[in-house]
Amino acid sequence: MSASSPVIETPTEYLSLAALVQLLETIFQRHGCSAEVARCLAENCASAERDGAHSHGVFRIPGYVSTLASGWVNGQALPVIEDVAPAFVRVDAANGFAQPALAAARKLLVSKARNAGIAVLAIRNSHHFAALWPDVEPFAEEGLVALSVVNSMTCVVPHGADRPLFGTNPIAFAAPQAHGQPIVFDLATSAIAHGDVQIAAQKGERLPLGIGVDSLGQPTQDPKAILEGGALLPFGGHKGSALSMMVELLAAALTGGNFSFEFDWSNHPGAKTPWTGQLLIVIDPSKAAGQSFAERSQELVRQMHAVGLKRLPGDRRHQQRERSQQRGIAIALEQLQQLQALAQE
Ligand code: NDP
Ligand code: PYC
Repeated sequence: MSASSPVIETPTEYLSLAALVQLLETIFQRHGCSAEVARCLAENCASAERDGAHSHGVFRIPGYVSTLASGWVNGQALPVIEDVAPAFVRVDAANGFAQPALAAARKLLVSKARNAGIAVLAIRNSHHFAALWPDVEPFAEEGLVALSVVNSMTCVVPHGADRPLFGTNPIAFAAPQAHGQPIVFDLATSAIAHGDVQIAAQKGERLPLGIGVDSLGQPTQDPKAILEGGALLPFGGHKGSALSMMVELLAAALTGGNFSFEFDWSNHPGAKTPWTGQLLIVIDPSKAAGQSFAERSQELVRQMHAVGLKRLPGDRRHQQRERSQQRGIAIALEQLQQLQALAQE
C-alpha cells in the first residue's frame, strides 16, 4: 500500500452488552433453544465478543444455528444433577450445552467447595462450543480458585504420533487477587484454537510455521490445508501434548463423557459442537493456612511487574472489556445484518 492509499474502514456498529445479549438470545430461541438455555448461551457469547475473544464470540453463531438445525444437540435439555459425595457433583447435561449444566449445578458446587474446601463438578453428555474463561472467572470474583478443562473434537496430532487424536482441549484457571482483577488464563493446548484457524482461512491469512500439518502430515502455513484433511499440533511439543492428554482424561474419562475421538457426527450435517465432557475444580482458599491467598496473588503479580512484565494473561481481555463498556461492542455491519437475519428466520 502506498503512503497515499486511502484506508478503507469496515462499516461498524456499536452495541451495548444488553442489546447484543438480547439479539443473540432471540437467535438461540428462534433456532430451538429454551428461554433459559438461550439466555445462558447469549450471555456467554456476547461476553466473549465484548472482551475481544473473537474466535468464540458472534463468529460462532452460524455454527450454533447449524448444529441446532442438525438435531445433534438438544437446545431444550434439562441437566440432571447428582450429589454424589461431600465434594463431588455429577451432571448429565442430557445432550445439551455445558454452560446451562454448569449454571444449574453452580450453587451446589460452591456450597460444597465452601464446606469441604474443595469440590469437583463433572459434566458429561455435554456440548461446549465457547471460550472457557467465562466458566471460571466468576468463581474468582467471589474469592474462590477455579480450574476447568474441556475436550473437543479430534484435530490435534499427539506429539510423536502420525495422525490426529486429541481435541484442542483448553485449560482455564482463575484466582482472586486483592485490589485487582482476578488472575485468569484460558488456553487451548493446541498451538492455536481451531476457531482461529477458521478465521485465518476466511481472511485468507497464512499461519506461522509449527502450528499444523496438511493431509499428508507435512508442515503447512495454509489454514485451509489444516482444515481440509490436515491437523493441528499441540503447543510446546511433548509438554502441550501431555496437557492435552490430561484434559482428555479429566474431561472425558473422569466425567463419563466422550473422548474427542469417540463421537461421530457424520449423520448430522451441519453439526459443529463437540459432544464430550467438562471438569471443574473449585477451591476455597480461605481454608488454607497462612496469609490471605488474594494478598499473596497480588504480591506475585507485583513481583512479576517488578521484573519487567508488561502484560499478564487476561490483561488484553480486560482492556477490551473496558473499551467495549465505554463505546459499545464493535460488530461489523455485515456481521450484524447476518445476525439480525438469523433472529428473524
Ligand atoms: P490465546 O493463545 O490467544 O491466549 C491464551 C492465554 O494466554 C490467554 O489467557 C491470553 O490472555 C494469554 N496471553 C496471550 N498472549 C499473551 C502474552 N503475550 N502475554 C501474556 N499472556 C498472553 O488463546 P487460545 O488460542 O489458546 O484459545 C482461545 C480461546 O479458544 C480460549 O478462550 C479457549 O477456551 C477457546 N477454546 C475453546 C475450546 C472448546 O472446546 N470450547 C477448544 C479450544 C479453544 P488474554 O485473554 O488477555 O489475551
Ligand atoms: O476453537 O478449538 C476451538 C474450539 C473447539 C470447540 C470449540 N472451539
